[in-house]
Amino acid sequence: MEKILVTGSLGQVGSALVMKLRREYGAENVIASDIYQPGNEVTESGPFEVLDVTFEHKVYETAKKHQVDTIIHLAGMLSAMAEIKPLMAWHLNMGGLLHVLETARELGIKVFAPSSIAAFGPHTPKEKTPQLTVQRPATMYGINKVTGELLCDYYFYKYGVDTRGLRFPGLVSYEAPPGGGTTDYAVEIYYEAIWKKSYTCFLGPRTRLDMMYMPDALNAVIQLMEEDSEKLTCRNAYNISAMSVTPEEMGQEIKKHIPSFVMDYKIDTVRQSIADSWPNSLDDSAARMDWGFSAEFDLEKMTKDMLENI
Ligand code: AKB
Repeated sequence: MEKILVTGSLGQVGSALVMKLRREYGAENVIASDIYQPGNEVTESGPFEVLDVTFEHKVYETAKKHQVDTIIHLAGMLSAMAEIKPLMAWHLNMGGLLHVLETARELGIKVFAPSSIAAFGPHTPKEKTPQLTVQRPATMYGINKVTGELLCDYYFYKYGVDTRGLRFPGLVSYEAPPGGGTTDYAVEIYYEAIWKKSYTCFLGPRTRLDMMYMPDALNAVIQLMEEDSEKLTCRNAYNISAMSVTPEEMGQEIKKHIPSFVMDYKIDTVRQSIADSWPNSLDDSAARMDWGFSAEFDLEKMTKDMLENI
């Protein structure tokens, strides 16, 4: 990667990734973009473009103007919000991706498109979910993710566009909050533990899901994008995982640092049913084998780091 356009730069992944890319590739070589422009470190520390990915010509013009060789496409709507606004989710998630892929085809650009544990569904094997298995998700977001994976494969095989992707677990970070996701509890819990010494969780205590700390997710994106194309046997998209945890286990880990921390539960039935349709843990052996993926943070290490940095 030499010149990179990041869409959705102000989101949870985008804001952390843009800053890391600017440190590693040079600020002027990382063009951040999003649908609005507040004044913050992402908009101030390097080039920034206001970009609504639902307009194809805007994606094309921005990529051409900056002569980028890579688009990291993070703009999109997450699972819980997509259940509230399914048509808008389709429009943004599928329209945005298609515009990025068409731009990439025309200008010879490499693409990163994130998938998710949401690409799996109730008929998927729940434990150590294989790389290649039944998907059939039950949510609009999941349907968008599976369709996106297939579309990226299609552009690779039909047009030779160098598409790559990861199936992200729930991501935990302290830089920017997530919004509209089912795994958002795993970020909220740390903030409320510090601010209020208590947290009311919207998922049940034993809801087991894969999670990952942001530094591991960012390293995975860069490692995958820098790997030789011939080594990638899966492309869209690789399972990756760092830990498989429940809200109860996360709460117990926080309690080791904040003994007065208490937790209770008020289940949100929409988000609970989304979480129940997702795997408990993913098998990430293909990512380990093909490009050496390995996560550094487990629950213990992540909790310590989150509590120190918030
Ligand atoms: C969400 O909860 O929607 C996301 C995801 C797992 O893709 N964090």
